Amino acid sequence: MAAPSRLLIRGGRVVNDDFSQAADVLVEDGVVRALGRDLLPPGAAPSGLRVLDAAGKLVLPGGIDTHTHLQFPFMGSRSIDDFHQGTKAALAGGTTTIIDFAIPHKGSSLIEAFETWRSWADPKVCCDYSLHVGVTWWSDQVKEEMKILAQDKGVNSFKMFMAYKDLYMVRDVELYAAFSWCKEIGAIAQVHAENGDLIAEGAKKMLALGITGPEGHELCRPEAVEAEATLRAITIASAINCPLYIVHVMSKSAAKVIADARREGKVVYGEPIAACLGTDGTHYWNKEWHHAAHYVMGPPLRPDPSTPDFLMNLLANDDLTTTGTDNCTFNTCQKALGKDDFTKIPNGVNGLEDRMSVIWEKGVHSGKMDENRFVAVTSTNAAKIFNLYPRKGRIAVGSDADIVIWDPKATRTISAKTHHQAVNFNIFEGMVCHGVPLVTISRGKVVYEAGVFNVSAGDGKFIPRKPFAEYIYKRIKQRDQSHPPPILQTLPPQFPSCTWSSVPPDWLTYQRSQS
Ligand code: URQ
Ligand code: ZN
Ligand code: ZN
Repeated sequence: MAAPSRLLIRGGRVVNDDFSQAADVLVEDGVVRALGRDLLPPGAAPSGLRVLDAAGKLVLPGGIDTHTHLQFPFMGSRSIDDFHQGTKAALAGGTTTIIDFAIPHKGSSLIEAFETWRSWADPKVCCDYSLHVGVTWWSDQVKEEMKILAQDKGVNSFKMFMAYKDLYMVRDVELYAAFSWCKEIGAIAQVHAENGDLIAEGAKKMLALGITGPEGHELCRPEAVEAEATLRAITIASAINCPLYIVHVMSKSAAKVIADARREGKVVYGEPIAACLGTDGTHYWNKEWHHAAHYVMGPPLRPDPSTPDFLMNLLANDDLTTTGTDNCTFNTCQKALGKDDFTKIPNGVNGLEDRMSVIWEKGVHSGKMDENRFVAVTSTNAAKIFNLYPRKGRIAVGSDADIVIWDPKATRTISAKTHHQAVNFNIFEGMVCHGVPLVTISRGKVVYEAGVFNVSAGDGKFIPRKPFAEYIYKRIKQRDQSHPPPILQTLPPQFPSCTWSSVPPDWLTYQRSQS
C-alpha cells in the first residue's frame, strides 16, 4: 500500500527555538503545510491522510548533527558506522540531518575529496546530509577550489586543523590566508583548535616515559593545549573580522576562551559534542584497556569530572551555541591498532544516536535549559549558522517536514547491546536518559516509529548550502563598514586600496620589518 502522502500530527505541543504552542501540524509532499489548533474536524478522516496522535508529547524540529565522520578512512582504518547504518541510527535518535566532513590529504584536491564523499554518501544515506570540507594545505589551487565549492557545490563551511602535525595541520600564516578567503567567499571558518606541535612533543615525552596506554593520550595534550589554540584562532579571525566556528569544544579552559570572546562581541561559535556533555576523561584510567581506548578522540575528553556540567551551563546560556557528536566510531579490534602505543589508537567516539537524549537528560531534565533552548542547540542554531534555516531547524509552514514526536517523560537506557550503531561499544553505556524519540519524520515520511524503521539506503538527500549566511554575514558586513578590522586600519601605505583578501600573507613580515 502506498504510504499516505499527507500526515496530520495531532494534539501535540510544537516546540521551536523561540516559542512553544499547542498545535496540530499538517504535512504534505514533504513540507509543513499548516500549523494550528484542531486542523481536522472531529470524526473527519480524509483519504490519503494519516493521523499521528501526539497528545501529551512534544513535536520538535528534527535534530541537526553538525559534526560526523561516517566511513571515514583515518589512522590506518575506516570508521565502522557508514552512511547507511550511521544515518539510520541518527533517525532512531531524533536526528534528521547530519553534516559530515570531506577531508583531502595534504596536496590533493578539495573538489575531488568532495566528489568522493558524495559518491560514498548519496547511495547510502537514510537522512538528509551536507558536507563541510577540510583545508589541509594552502595554495592558489586550494583558494580556487574553495571558491568553486562555495559558489557551485553547496559548501559554505571549511575546517582548518591546528593539530594532526604532518597529516592535516596548517600553520598560522595559512590560517590567516584561509580565514581571509573564507570571508571573501562568504563561508564560515571552522577550526580543530589544538596546538599540534605541543601534542607531538607531549606524545614523544609520554612514550619516552613508558606511558603507552590511553591515559597518555590525554596527558600529552592537556586543556591548555586546546585553550591556547582556541585563543590563537580567535585572535587571527577577529583581526580580520572573519566568522569563526570552533568544533568539538572539549574543555572548560577552551570554553571560557570562547565565552570571553563572545562577551567581547566577537563573531565566534563553540560546538561542544555529546561526548563531553555526557561523560568525561576519567575513563582513560579504566583498568580495561579496550574500555579506555574507546574514549580516545581528539581533543580528548577531560579528566576533570565537572567538565560536562560546566559545558552544559555554557550551552544553556548561549556562551556555547550548537551541538554535534564528532561521531567517528571504531570497533575494539580497530582500536587495538594502538594497543602498544596510544598515538596509534584510531581517534573517535560514538554519539550520533544518543546526542538528543543525552542533552535532554543532562540539559533539560536537570533544569539547566528549557525545551526551546534544547531545540536551539540541537537544531535551529546549526541551521542558521550553516544557512539551512528555515528549511531545516524549524517547524513552520514551508519548512521541510523533519519532525520528531518526543516523549519528555519516558526514559531509555543507553547500551551497545541495543543501539542501532555498528560500533560494538557505547561511551554512554548504562546511562538512563529522560527524553525519547517516539516517531521520526524525514521530509514528510515516517521513517522510524516505535523502534521500527521504514527507510531505505539513498532516501536521504544532499542539502547544498549557499554562502553568505544572513545570520552571520549581516553582522560581518556591517562591521566592515562601521569599523574595519584592526589589521586593515594599520595597512602600510603601499596597500592604499587593497581589499582585505589581496593583502599578501607576507604582509606580516612587512609589519615586523617596520616595527
Ligand atoms: O579531528 C576530527 O574531528 C576528526 C579527524 C575525527 N577524530 C577525532 O577524534 N575528533
Ligand atoms: Zn577535529
Ligand atoms: Zn571531527
